[in-house]
Amino acid sequence: MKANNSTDTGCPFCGTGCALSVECSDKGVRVKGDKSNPSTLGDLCFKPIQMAKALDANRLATPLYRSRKTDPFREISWEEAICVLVDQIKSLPTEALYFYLSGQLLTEESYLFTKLTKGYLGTNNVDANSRLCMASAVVAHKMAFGSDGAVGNYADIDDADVILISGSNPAWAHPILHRRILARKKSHPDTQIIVIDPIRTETAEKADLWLGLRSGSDTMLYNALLGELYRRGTCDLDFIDRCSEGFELTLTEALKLSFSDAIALCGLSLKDASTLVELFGSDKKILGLWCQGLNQAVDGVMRNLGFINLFLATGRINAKKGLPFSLTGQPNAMGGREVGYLSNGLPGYRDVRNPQDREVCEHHWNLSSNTISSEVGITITDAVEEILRNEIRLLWVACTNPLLTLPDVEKTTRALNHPDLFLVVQDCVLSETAALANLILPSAAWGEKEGSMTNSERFIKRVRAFKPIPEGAKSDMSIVCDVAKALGFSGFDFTEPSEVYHEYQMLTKSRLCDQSTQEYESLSYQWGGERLYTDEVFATTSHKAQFHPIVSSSLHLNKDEFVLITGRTKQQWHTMTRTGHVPELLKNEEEPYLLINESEANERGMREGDIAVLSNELGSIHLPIRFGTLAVGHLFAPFGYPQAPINTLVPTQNDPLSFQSALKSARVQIAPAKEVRW
Ligand SMILES: Nc1nc2c(c(=O)[nH]1)N[C@H]1C(S)=C(S)[C@@H](COP(=O)(O)OP(=O)(O)OC[C@H]3O[C@@H](n4cnc5c(=O)[nH]c(N)nc54)[C@H](O)[C@@H]3O)O[C@H]1N2
Ligand SMILES: Nc1nc2c(c(=O)[nH]1)N[C@H]1C(S)=C(S)[C@@H](COP(=O)(O)OP(=O)(O)OC[C@H]3O[C@@H](n4cnc5c(=O)[nH]c(N)nc54)[C@H](O)[C@@H]3O)O[C@H]1N2
Ligand code: SF4
Ligand SMILES: [Mo]
Repeated sequence: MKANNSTDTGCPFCGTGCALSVECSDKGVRVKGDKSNPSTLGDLCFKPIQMAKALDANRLATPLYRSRKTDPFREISWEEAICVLVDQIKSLPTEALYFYLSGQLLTEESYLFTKLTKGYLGTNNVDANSRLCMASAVVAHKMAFGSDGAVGNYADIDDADVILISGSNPAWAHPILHRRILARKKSHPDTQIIVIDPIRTETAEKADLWLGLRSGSDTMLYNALLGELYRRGTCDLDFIDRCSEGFELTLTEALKLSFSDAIALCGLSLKDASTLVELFGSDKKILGLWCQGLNQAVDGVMRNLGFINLFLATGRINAKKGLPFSLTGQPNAMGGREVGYLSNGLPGYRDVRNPQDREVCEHHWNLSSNTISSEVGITITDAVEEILRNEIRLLWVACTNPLLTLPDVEKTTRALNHPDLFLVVQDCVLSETAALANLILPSAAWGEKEGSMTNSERFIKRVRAFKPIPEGAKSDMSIVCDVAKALGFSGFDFTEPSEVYHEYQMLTKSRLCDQSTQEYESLSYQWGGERLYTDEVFATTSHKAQFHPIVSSSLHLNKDEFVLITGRTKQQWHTMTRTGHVPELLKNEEEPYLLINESEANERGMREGDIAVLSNELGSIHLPIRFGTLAVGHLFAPFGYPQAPINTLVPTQNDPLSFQSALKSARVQIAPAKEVRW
């Protein structure tokens, strides 16, 4: 804490990762931007400012336990809670244990979970909510560049000629980046902002051009653009030859359809698509931003790669001509990926399948050889199936609320309620998932714990406490260490997060995400420098970037069928467990809603405010109607509202390479509700 009673920390919400300065006084907690931070330059949005009013709302204050899900909870001491959990872990074979983590945990916390599970317990059955969020981007980065890690830099916004945003609504989801984009436009009105999204979002409204493509046709669009760039002789053949592999096969696939046919299948105009071809064919600096519209799809990896191909094909992987820059969703999903919290990862962007990687970690953790399993763990949606098959018997959930955020709520509910599953939930409030638990471990929350986080542009900063942990709760770090020690493991004698970071940071030495020489106390560091791969040496074995052929797809809707896109609201955070207690953040977002084109609603006899019923083979959901502008045949509804859990209608369909679920393309029917259920 600084002398003037202000604490420098980081925002707990989106992956923009704004650096904040928090002042505590008799008047309460006041959140401001930290102007000294080079990444976010002192800017911040209303979410952390408003959240400061509700930090203590609805907090859990003691561990709760019940041996059977049908019993009421009983308050227990921490000693008993840890004993119960340790007994459960010891009583089960390792294959029956599963751990589900979060991109909202701090780096030190995710590292400790990784060390405990993959190292000491010898299981890779660990996954994080990044599986629902960034997994496709992770796989695509590895395939194209040889390693995970976003390529770009926020400062690339400040001198871009074109900012091309696909499948991302930063006006709502990354507001400070959006503000920076609009500032660039204001100071240089020639800057072109172009948005590719089936919905005319606030980002699209504030852009120069909106391409309202049909859901699922991204691969078709990117292939069409690549083919046309080649036909017009505007690919950078010199760069392709010097720095990449795989272009020919990729091009063959791209040239399969005529430009005009492909663009028509995407539901776009030839004029708008030609504008993109001309821009990519010019020398302009193009910054490509994307997020869940590309990641959360059955072909999520291919969408990512198709987008990246356009930048590689035109030599855009540098400060001058621009680059592709994947936006990260959660505040520390980048940190979680760096410590290897997904089911195949190990710290320092290592992989459980690689013998040297396992050996380095075993050595660092003082474990004997072959302790770490070489088998990739199962991912979270498969874990749900394994619970239903009675194969997984203990699930420890930390800092995520899967009941509302995994696909197929009915299936998830059945799994979490399974009588043979011992469900442990580590949360600061009684989430919908915690309500189904056997054991609830009350955690500290933002403002009460210390550690570090990495934001979307690879910038690491410290997160500091500015208020005490409420009595009865414990920091996530202490919980993991206490359980590990009670299991008899020796490597968890940490008292301070700095000790954990010091241990972890040595595992990044000589890796792409090297942060091994950084001082913890003043941690403020962008690993990899401003941009990755500007020396044109990629992290692949051949050191060349890789093109990957993309199979084009487009959308076929059956009669009376709509595509239901799901996503965020502007003011709320996911399942609203914390932001839902702030009246200012609930304003206009008190209720979930269904966004539909006015004409398509009218055709079905519905007006704004009417209740519509959405249904498919999985169930039905009632929602009040709002009018918007979307590609024909598309609907939008926000996820996270417990009173209308939209994932009830979202089937478990995963990308075959990333196992990320297609959360943006459920097929539904819509009708006016017979009875008003609102
Ligand atoms: N206010 C707020 N901000 C947040 C969050 C929050 O909960 N609330 N969550 C954070 C997290 S974890 C994440 S991951 C990010 C997500 O940030 P975003 O990805 O920007 O947000 P989403 O609403 O999930 O979806 C983005 C857009 O993808 C579009 N889309 C859907 N299908 C397609 C398609 O087939 N092709 C294309 N090109 N686009 C498509 C949708 O119409 C939508 O506008 O937001 C972060 N920021
Ligand atoms: N239909 C649909 N579903 C989606 C998405 C979508 O676009 N559409 N997006 C997906 C994406 S991108 C994401 S990231 C996920 C997000 O999904 P979740 O992670 O499941 O949602 P959150 O509400 O962020 O859950 C975080 C939980 O952690 C708790 N918590 C907060 N701080 C702390 C802390 O310091 N310690 C501990 N232990 N707990 C804490 C909160 O109270 C809350 O219960 O949803 C996914 N699901
Ligand atoms: S833009 Fe994101 S990181 Fe920045 S203050 Fe807003 S929610 Fe926090
Ligand atoms: Mo996310």
